[in-house]
Amino acid sequence: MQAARMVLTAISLLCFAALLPSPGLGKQDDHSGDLKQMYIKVTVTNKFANMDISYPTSLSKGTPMFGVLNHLQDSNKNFSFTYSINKGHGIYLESVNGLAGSMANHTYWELLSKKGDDISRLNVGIGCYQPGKDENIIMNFTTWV
Ligand code: B12
Ligand SMILES: *[C@@H]1O[C@H](CO)[C@@H](O)[C@H](O)[C@H]1NC(C)=O
Ligand SMILES: *[C@@H]1O[C@H](CO)[C@@H](O)[C@H](O)[C@H]1NC(C)=O
Ligand SMILES: *[C@@H]1O[C@H](CO)[C@@H](O)[C@H](O)[C@H]1NC(C)=O
Repeated sequence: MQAARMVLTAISLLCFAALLPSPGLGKQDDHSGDLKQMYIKVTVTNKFANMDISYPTSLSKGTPMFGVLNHLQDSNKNFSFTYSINKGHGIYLESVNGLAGSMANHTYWELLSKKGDDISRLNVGIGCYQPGKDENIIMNFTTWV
């Protein structure tokens, strides 16, 4: 119990630090609009297995990626994931739909964001990233060199 709470505290501190540089966070937040639902889409791609599945969903604004993925998994969709906690950087996405990245094979699930036609690579993990309205998060099974 105590240990779990300390891990969570460590993660939220990490996320706070990671999010600080983004504009707008310095201003007073009155929580107005927090109950608003937003549409987002999670896409799972794996070029090697010719897989490309999308999971559209609606969630309250401000839900981090970790919450989005738990929601998809719990809402009985054809989706599952596993993660591990890294003491330095928070939550690491280990596997999606039964397929795990591997140190030995140099594979991992890359996190990308697509807004309109622009695709960018996330610079934080699933614990810290908060997707915005109409965003498409792509989890791409890929290799590193
Ligand atoms: C190498 C590396 C990777 C490798 C790790 C495998 C390998 N080759 O060993 C790969 C390519 C898999 C990787 C992936 C990602 N990474 Co990386 N990675 C690094 C890097 C350059 C070095 C880590 C290292 O070896 N440290 C030394 C060892 C001894 O310490 P360690 O704690 O055991 O290292 C482990 C963790 O760092 C972990 N790890 C690596 N990246 C990430 C990211 C997250 C969010 C978590 C929780 C853990 C984690 O893998 C290491 C080996 O097990 C760091 C930069 C840095 N200066 O730390 C970035 C860094 C940790 N990664 C980062 C990011 C953002 C990612 C990705 C989210 C990128 C993406 N958009 O997909 C993904 C993770 C996605 C997921 N599945 O959750 C950020 C984290 C920032 C933050 N505050 O959250 C860093 C700090 C780079 C940066 N400045 O942007 N990464
Ligand atoms: C469920 O996911 C698997 C991949 O994990 C896919 O092959 C299958 O087509 C999916 N089924 C449905 C109904 O979407
Ligand atoms: C590494 O890749 C091989 C070939 O694709 C696969 O059979 C094996 O399960 C992978 N190992 C791990 C640990 O993922
Ligand atoms: C996803 O991974 C594949 C395989 O490594 C790569 O060719 C492709 O460019 C990646 N997709 C994106 C959007 O980066």
